[in-house]
Parts: sequence; C-alpha cells; structure tokens
Amino acid sequence: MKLLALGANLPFDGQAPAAALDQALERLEARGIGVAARSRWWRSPAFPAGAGPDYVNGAAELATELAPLALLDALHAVEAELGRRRLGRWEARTCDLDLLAWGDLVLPDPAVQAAWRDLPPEEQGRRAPATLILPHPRMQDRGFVLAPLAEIAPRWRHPTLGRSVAELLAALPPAALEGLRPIADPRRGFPDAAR
Ligand code: PH2
Ligand code: MG
Ligand code: MG
Repeated sequence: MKLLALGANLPFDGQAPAAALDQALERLEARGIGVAARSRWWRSPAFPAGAGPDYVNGAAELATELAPLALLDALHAVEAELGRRRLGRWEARTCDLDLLAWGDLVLPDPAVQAAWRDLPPEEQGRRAPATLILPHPRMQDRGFVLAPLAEIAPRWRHPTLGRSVAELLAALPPAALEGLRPIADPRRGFPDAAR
C-alpha cells in the first residue's frame, strides 16, 4: 500500500483547508495517481501546541506504480500548485502531502530509518532529514496521522515497528488525541467543513 497523509492549516485562494485537500486528491488523480481510499477529514490542534491555526488532516491510499522518489516529486508539485511555500519547519501551510509508506519498503535502510524514528523529542524540531525516509519517521507518534489512517488501512503493518496502524493508534498516549475530531464524511459532502 502507498499511504499518504494530508494536512493544511491556512486558506488557499480563498478556500478553506479542507477544500484544498480535496483538490490535492483531484490533482493527484489528474496526474494518473489513483486514490484507492480516503479517510474523512479531521480537525486537529497544531503540533506543537500553539504553532498556528488548527489543521485539517486526512489520509489516502494511492494506486500508482511510481517509484518512491517519482511519487514524492508529484506530491511536491501538487503542494506547489496549491500554494505551498517551503519556509520554516512546522510552519503553517496551505497543503502538506507526506508520503507515509510505500508498501513495506524501508528507506534508506532500516538502521537510518530507525535512527530518525527514534530521534529524541528535543532534536525533532531542529533536524530534518535531507533524503526520503520511509516509513515516515514520525507517523507512529501522531494522532492526526494515525486516526485518519486507521479508517482506511487499520491492518497495514509498520515494517520496522512490526505493529499495525490500529495497534499504533491504540498505543498512543491520550494527549496525542486531544482535540482531534472528524469534521465531515466525504461520502456525504462537507457540511461543517467551511471555515
Ligand atoms: N503537520 C506539521 C506540524 N504540525 N500539526 C497538526 N495538527 N497536523 C499536521 O499535519 C501538522 C502539525 C508538519 O508537517
Ligand atoms: Mg511535508
Ligand atoms: Mg507534515
């Protein structure tokens, strides 16, 4: 499974963040990258606390034969189309598309993935990897990633932690889920997503 996390916490072109994330999925499909499944959109307080407006977050399963770096290029292109400016780390953004996993591939290798995964919290805000790390080194820590992901891929198993998405979600401390709530069911439209 090719798994994607989506996030946005700034309006783009007068549109609410959820609308930009809808557009991101449409633009991926227009590039031939299928969306096999998508979660609901969830609202979540910015991490770290106080780092800007609430986010809208979601997850999708992509259907594509693109290799990881080619897929990453396509994600970056769609981010740019949706107004993303790469400024500071953890800065507010109109569209963030994070590749979480590409099957059970571990990049660049298990030791380096584990080193980034286990980076001490005080270093996480200061250091960013220069190369693609898969699975995404913070995915197991984030309620705003795991809760949407559990809607579409609860049984996907993390290749270096050996735990499923459902298990990782259940293992989170309650603080990681605080304030997190679904805002809409895509099959029924987006009744309360406008803001
Ligand atoms: N993404 C970040 C930093 N902080 N907080 C929430 N709630 N959701 C995100 O997607 C998010 C964040 C960096 O990409
Ligand atoms: Mg990103
Ligand atoms: Mg991100």
